[in-house]
Amino acid sequence: MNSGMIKLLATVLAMAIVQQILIFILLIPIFPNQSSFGFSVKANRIKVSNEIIIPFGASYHQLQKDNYLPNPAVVKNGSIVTWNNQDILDHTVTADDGSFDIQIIHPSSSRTSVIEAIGNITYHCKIHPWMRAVIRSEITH
Ligand SMILES: [Cu+2]
Repeated sequence: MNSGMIKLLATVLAMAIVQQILIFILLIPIFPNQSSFGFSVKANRIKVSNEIIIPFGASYHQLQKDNYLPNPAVVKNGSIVTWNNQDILDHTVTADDGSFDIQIIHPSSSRTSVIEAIGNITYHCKIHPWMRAVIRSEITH
């Protein structure tokens, strides 16, 4: 095998690798939420949860929807729910119907509330009223 052939083989191999990388990059927008691609699955899918995260930057953008995660949060009626403020600002957790109201949760701290109401309870932050989410309080037997 002369050096010309080796160069040719190396070039073909390099092109094949580049092609694979390009195909992978092109597929990312098609499967952005697939964990098999190494991306985190979005946290706002419906699941049973008694901990709700206020993520970093939760109030930064008035159009953003990931203010409290998960959203909706499905909980057992009468259970204790913890809100964990991972942001750098104070936030409140205030039910629109007044059934619960955590006045202030400071950064890097948690507060809890017992969910007494049944069904979908919308809540918000009084400081940043565009921060909104839903708790689904279900009766389970
Ligand atoms: Cu807030």
